[in-house]
Amino acid sequence: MSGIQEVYELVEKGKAKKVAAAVQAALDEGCDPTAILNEGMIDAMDVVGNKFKNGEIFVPEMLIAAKAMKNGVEVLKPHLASGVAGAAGKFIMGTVAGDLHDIGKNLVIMMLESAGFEVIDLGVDVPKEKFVETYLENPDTKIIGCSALLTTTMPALQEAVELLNKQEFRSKIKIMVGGAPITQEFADQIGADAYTEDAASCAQRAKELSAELG
Ligand code: B1M
Repeated sequence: MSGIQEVYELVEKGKAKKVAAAVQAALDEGCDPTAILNEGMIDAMDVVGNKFKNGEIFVPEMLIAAKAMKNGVEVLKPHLASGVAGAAGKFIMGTVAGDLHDIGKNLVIMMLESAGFEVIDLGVDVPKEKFVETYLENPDTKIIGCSALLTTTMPALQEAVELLNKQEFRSKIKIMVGGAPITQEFADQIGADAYTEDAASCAQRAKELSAELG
């Protein structure tokens, strides 16, 4: 079995204790870190999500798969991250109110940090006011990013962006949104500056937006 396949199976089965060693073994075999992430872990989480949707597994199984993926990402982190911390500017990031999913957000943060951003991580279930308060405490922030993973928390994302859009400091920042149910159309509709599909494209676009702000 290839190293990536091993990682995939361990994440899908939620074998949290074994994943770190399997990721290390895949790296030692010479597997590309991005392929380990995408094909080994994110694809496995998609299978887990589909099994949940079909009623084959339940929340506890999703939770242990998430734990397994987190353990794997820890090993992968130094191999994906490389930038000079803070050089690209400050980025405030959080998962919106009512939403507890943080794996995608954490990957986005990892890629942002590797692109040189200093990221303030507000965590999950972040009330919309917290994004504003954090900006006011950190007025040198360039970008605020919001993640939403549930169709039921898309309204919370909308409310957060709408609140940010009303602020006096609005012209000094860019707002980025993302998460599996989010689309470019939705991002346009709620008045965000950018939507990106995954962590790597978020970091890429953030650099462009940061450069636009000067
Ligand atoms: Co949840 N869950 N979950 N879950 N869960 C999903 C999202 C779901 C699609 C599963 C399914 O049914 N197929 C489904 C949502 C359906 C819908 O909205 N229509 C779902 C559900 C229903 C739920 C609960 C309601 C279940 C219940 O209790 N009945 C519940 C809600 C809890 C809550 O938030 N209030 C729930 C709970 C959980 C756990 C806590 C058990 C666990 C999360 C643990 C954790 O995050 N610490 C969990 C998990 C693990 C999942 C799945 C299986 C995996 C999520 C994940 O980490 N994916 C998920 C199915 C799936 O995604 N395939 C599912 C991997 C991650 C790398 O991808 O987060 O999409 P993702 O991030 C990507 C991009 O979206 C993007 O970049 C990332 C990396 O490339 N991105 C951005 C994310 N944020 C971005 C921001 C940006 C730009 C890009 O700019 C700022």
